[in-house]
Amino acid sequence: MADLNIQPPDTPHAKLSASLMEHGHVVIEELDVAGAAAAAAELAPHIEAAPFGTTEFDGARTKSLDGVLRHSAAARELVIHPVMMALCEATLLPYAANFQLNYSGIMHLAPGAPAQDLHRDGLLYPVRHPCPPMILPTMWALSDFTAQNGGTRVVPGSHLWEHEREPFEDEVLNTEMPAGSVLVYTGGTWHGGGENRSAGTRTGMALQYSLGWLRQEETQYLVNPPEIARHYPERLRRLIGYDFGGPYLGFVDGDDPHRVFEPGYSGPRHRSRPEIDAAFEKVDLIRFGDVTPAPTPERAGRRIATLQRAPKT
Ligand SMILES: O=C(O)CCC(=O)C(=O)O
Repeated sequence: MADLNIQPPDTPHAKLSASLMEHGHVVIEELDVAGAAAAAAELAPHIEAAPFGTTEFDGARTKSLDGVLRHSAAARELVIHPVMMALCEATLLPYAANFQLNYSGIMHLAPGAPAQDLHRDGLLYPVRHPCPPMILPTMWALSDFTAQNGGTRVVPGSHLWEHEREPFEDEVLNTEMPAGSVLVYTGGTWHGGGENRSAGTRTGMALQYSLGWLRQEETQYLVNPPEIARHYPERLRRLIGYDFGGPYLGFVDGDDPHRVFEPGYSGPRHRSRPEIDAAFEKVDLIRFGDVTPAPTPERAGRRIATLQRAPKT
């Protein structure tokens, strides 16, 4: 039986990303204990006021709170934690020139919360699995996660399974990790909230990232409009969508969307950034669908030049 793949916080980034892609998940133990405690304290009143779920999937004994960046400076720091940025670069940048925040939310299980149905987050998009990572979900433990209190259930290796295969119960592990640890998994990994059989609560903060050319699950720049986001660090503002998703992708008035934070700017406009252009050159072009390509005909003579990529500005 596979294990939970627990790694210490000082594990080299390359080892973490290799391990994540091999197992479909990795637990980084006590990565930021102080940051998680600060986020838990800042979010506590908002969790208290949040409603319980109204659907079977959301859970009648589970409180969900979306858009947590508005409420917690500590959560904003965890989103741009250097280890998370390194994992996003390693796993998402092969398939996109940029990555973005896809979702931020709290999943707070009260005693008696039943186990959530196992699922793949990547099924937001109509793509068959296995496929390259499109989403990189993370679950920060803001309280201790145990098998008893509903620590997230994961199915090791399931990111590589064929699309139709569903997990057997004995393939599922409960994530057990102390507060301040983080579970990182892929959009293809089967997982779900556990059953809370304890007398206490279990609080997790889901911070998910995705390829920059996908529609975000939670429209970050409406949840965090410019008058709020102007108080955030630039790295975070760009991550939530005030940036290009790739060359030409997401411009505003023909320019970098981040210019919204520079009122009065009257210099040249650019529909991309040099870093985005350079990253785009390295992206593996994805083939999806079942279309068989027509073979290139063997023939003499000069080839007609075809436009492969959008021209640079
Ligand atoms: O609460 C958890 O541990 C996981 C929640 C989850 O996967 C979801 O709500 O989609």
